[in-house]
Amino acid sequence: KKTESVAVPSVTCAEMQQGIIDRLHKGLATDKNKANNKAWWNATCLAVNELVFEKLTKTHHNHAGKDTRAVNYLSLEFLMGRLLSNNLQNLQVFKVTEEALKGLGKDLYELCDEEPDMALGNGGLGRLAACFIDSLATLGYPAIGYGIHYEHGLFKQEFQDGRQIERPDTWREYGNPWEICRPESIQLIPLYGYVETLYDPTEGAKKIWHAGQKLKGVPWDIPIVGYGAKTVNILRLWESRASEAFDWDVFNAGGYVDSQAEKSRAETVSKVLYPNDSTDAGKELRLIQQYFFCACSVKDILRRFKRANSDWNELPKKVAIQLNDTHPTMAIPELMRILIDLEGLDWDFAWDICQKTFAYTNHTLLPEALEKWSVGLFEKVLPRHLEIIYEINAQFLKNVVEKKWPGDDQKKAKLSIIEESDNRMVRMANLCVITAYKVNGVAAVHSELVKTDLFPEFHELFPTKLVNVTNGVTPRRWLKTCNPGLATLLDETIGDDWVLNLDKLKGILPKATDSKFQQRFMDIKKQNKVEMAKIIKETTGVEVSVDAIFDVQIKRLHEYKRQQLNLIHILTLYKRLLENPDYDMVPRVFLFGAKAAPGYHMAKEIIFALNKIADKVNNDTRIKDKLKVVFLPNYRVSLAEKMFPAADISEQISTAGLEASGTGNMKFSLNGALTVGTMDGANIEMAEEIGEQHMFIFGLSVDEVKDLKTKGYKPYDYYYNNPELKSVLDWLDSDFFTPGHPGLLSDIKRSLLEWGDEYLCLADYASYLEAHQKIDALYRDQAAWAEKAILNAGAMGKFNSDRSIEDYASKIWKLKKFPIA
Ligand code: 26V
Repeated sequence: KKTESVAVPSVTCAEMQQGIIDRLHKGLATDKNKANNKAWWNATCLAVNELVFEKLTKTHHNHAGKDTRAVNYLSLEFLMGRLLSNNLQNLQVFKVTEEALKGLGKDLYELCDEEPDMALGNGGLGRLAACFIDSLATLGYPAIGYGIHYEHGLFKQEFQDGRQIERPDTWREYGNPWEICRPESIQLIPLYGYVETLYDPTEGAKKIWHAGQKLKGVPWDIPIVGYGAKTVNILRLWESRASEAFDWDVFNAGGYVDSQAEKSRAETVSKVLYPNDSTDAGKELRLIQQYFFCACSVKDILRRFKRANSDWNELPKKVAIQLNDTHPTMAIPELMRILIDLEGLDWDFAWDICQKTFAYTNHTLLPEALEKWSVGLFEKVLPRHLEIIYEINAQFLKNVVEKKWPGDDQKKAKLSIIEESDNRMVRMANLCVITAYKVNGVAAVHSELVKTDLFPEFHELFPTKLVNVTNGVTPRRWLKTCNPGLATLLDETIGDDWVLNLDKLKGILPKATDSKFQQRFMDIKKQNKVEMAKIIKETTGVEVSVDAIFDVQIKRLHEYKRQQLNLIHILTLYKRLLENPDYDMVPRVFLFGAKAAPGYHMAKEIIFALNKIADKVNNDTRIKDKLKVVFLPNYRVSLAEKMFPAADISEQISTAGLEASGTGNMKFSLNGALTVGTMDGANIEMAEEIGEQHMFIFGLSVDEVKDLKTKGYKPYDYYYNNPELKSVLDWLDSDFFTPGHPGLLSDIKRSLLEWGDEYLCLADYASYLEAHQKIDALYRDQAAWAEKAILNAGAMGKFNSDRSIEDYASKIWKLKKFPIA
């Protein structure tokens, strides 16, 4: 049954040793006696680069030489995490490098831990982009990821007295071995200024944008190594600088100091990743950041196109542009502007090209996350783009909406790109849906809700435009690299090609009841828990037993994700234990990892409350270690890689209808955790694949949530009708968790009662408790538990990001593979 390994290491152990030693000497001017671990890590990266660059050049020549159609994935976020272990795996030289370093007295895993995460993203959306570029390269698709070279990625999280403190992330303070600066591809980006209209008797009005300022965009390329290393694509990240022209004027006028101020203003644009993943209303710098990024990327795309083409009709045939949410929407008016004002195309031709080039992915239904920009701000920063948007809008309302619904002004008001209010706003999602040839949601239920609730009128106007592409995750990072124990068991059981064809995981399903296989599966889980327990001890000082159920919720902190529901469940158990020290429960360790947007009050209160509860619970000897609560600080990709493999329970408990997909849910299941979850996002499709009976599904469905909201949801009813719930919520008003300071946790109670419990925690509380009772019961039967865990992992084939990318390629991009021999 076992298929032969596809892995053919392209280097020997001795060569790898020589490569690393060479880089220590010739690259870093040190040697093996002086070098610290950071230097060893750096030298190893540089040695790996020598393998990568060759393939990079080869891929580039092949794609450029054939002028092949490519996808350009535009995203303000790429949450890459660490690259060394991943690149070694994808190059299939992990083992040989491990051996090589061992011979030099170094431990590869320790060196990997030296690498700072590339945290250029907030959460799901940014990590999805990172999985997608891995899959694109692995499958051999011509693709470029475009993003921003932030100086500071997502903030580093620390806790002070249980409260979140944000510190700047300095991922490339001492350089980054993976990136290549490409000064030959610099772009100049105009901003501000005014628009002049010239009248030409034959050609009519011609618009000239006189910019008030110009930024320089400097590209940094990160090679993206596909598994098997046949294709190496690039992620191109733009950094903003002051343009020389501007600097020198001020400098020559004797204003050296002023020119430094100008420099620092320009550098601000790519200085920091915006850390909110729901609202950032109207920040001028954010708009400039988005435009800077789009303008650099569009110009770069057109530069490559023009190298091989002179007919603009070819553009949509050679170029697909995918907009990752509305953040890169400015690429649309920017392409229109270039085609019309600079290339001299007429409006209809340019518009036709745009409509055939752009596709848009929607990642959220939350109204507060739908981007809008005030017309006034737009006019100041991008006056020409506003004119273009007005014209797109006017034509859409006249040619499309008026034709379909003659005289219906309400429809026009709803579909217009411009929201008419006291402060007129540009609605970016409307611009995307009007322009894009395809719009997709990220899981089946989400895509249906996009049609029925978010854009029903657009769906009537364009019945084939809205489609679904269910998210996925890369099994290279999220199984092979992060869980070597389980990966080896799979290799031995079903052969090692599951890495490229995750459907092969089905091969373990017949083993689910095989007690020897169960034992090995559970031993691996146990070992991963041992390693997690060490990390917990080191970072928080808390000791946890690996015989307890590791119950894990890791994701951004958001009320709709309902960490507060998990919190009230923990309080319920704690109370039961205090009231009855013999209360019979399998010991549990509740693990959390989450960053809150710095300005999101309730999210920060929930972090604080969990930390305070943890303090109390972990030091309460009365409960005999049956309960532990640990909030690990600074949740990030590299920590996630250690937590997924160690989890028994995966918490996916969003209010139904609000989590577009989720991708952590897939990573847990792939690593053999069981899900307690609502029928939301991709959980629904996971239940289809796994079988609902092998998950702990609870709570209201999307329709039940809607019904309850329409008939009027009354959280107090649940409070007064459930004494246990009441006592738990009342507990939050005491000073039990914050001695001497009653009321510090009261906002949580208020949000669930007085403020209306928008996310229906109390409505789902009873059913959530029941689900956890079932978890407790099942865990007592280790064989039954192991069986379910195996059935979960074995059913994850669909949730491979390779499958997502094949869906995009066939349904949206019409993209062909271009395998490199
Ligand atoms: C919104 C904003 C608003 C302005 C400030 C910066 C910013 C950054 C990100 C966002 C969008 C957040 C949307 C998001 O991350 N959605 C998540 O996408 C995942 C991948 O499709 C999906 O699995 C999650 O369910 C969904 O919440």
